[in-house]
Amino acid sequence: MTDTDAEPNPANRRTLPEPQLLDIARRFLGDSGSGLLIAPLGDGLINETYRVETPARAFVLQRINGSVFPAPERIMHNLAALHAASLAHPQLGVRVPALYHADGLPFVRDADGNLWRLGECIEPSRTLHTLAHAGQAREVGRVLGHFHRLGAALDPSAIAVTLPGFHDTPAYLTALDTVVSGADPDQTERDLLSAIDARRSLVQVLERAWANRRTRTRVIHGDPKLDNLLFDVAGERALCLIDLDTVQPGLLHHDIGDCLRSCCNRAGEAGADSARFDVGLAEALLSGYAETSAGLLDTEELDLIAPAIRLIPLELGIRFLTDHLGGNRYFRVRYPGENLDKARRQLALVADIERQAEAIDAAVRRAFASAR
Ligand code: GN1
Ligand code: MG
Repeated sequence: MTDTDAEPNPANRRTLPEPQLLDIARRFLGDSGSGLLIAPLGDGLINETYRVETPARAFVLQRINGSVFPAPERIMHNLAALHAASLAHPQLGVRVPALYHADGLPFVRDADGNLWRLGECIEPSRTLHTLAHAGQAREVGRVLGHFHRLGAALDPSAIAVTLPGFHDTPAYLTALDTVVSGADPDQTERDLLSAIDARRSLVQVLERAWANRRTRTRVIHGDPKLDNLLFDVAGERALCLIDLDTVQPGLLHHDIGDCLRSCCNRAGEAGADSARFDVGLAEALLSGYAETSAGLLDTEELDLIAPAIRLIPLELGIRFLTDHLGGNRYFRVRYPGENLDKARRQLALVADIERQAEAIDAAVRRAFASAR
């Protein structure tokens, strides 16, 4: 059963009326802020995001969820470092949206202390709900590879940790165990808990590899799901990754696993269809990644890609189920059972990935054939 008495996730509601949102936007835009239009933007589960338009151009206004990000100023520090690196390495072609300042600062605090920022809106562009063909998947991989190359040009210690414990799969499992001990799960929830139980040994795979120095910490995006990739209007060329709040030190495998679990799931993250992992899309995505990341991963790290492809949807399934059992306090939900449905979907994806394990191993090998 879910804990319905819990505090709702503040991201579940729109926090300010329109006139106040417009006031915040005007503090960034000054005189150029007349005739503003504002509308909600995207399907983000954590922050609150709006598109703001002047007659001349568009911007992205965002409230950073302070109950998720303990020190939002660190995000601004990382974005500035990343933006500077993108200018210093133009050959990588990584676009980092510019941030606007208000009174000399790259953010505005509202009366409740919440932090708002205004960024460049990269246009013309669009997002895709699903990938239609391998060419698009290859494009996604290319953009992720370039992003990781840019990250490699930065010293991980110069990039602040914005979200402690993010992608710490063992810690997510411990959080689930804790919430389960105080819950009375029904049959559907118990089935998902059993599916997770059967995979406990997988949960440590990246932490163990890291401890044994088979991989190392680098600067990652943290959340390279399909929603966070901008394409050109034709939907053929991937332009850049957006939603850079989770850029912080991590493992490249977190990003690779997350990108594949999102882009190669034919059914998408929400909705009624059952999950299906498309190995052809995965191979195309990884080929694009191999091309532009050009040797970032050594042989031992390449061997961790297949485990990461299984791990990250398991991790997200654990996170959705934990939030469901804990009263939906973290992820924005549109209806009470949404986190449960999403957990079921991610765990079905893990099972489908396992069914195709051999084909996935072969696809990874082919994609990185020239890198070995
Ligand atoms: C959250 O906020 P959004 O929608 O970009 C989450 C990711 C999940 C994703 C699943 C900070 O991202 O880790 O993979 O939902 N971000 C955070 O859609 O927890
Ligand atoms: Mg995000």
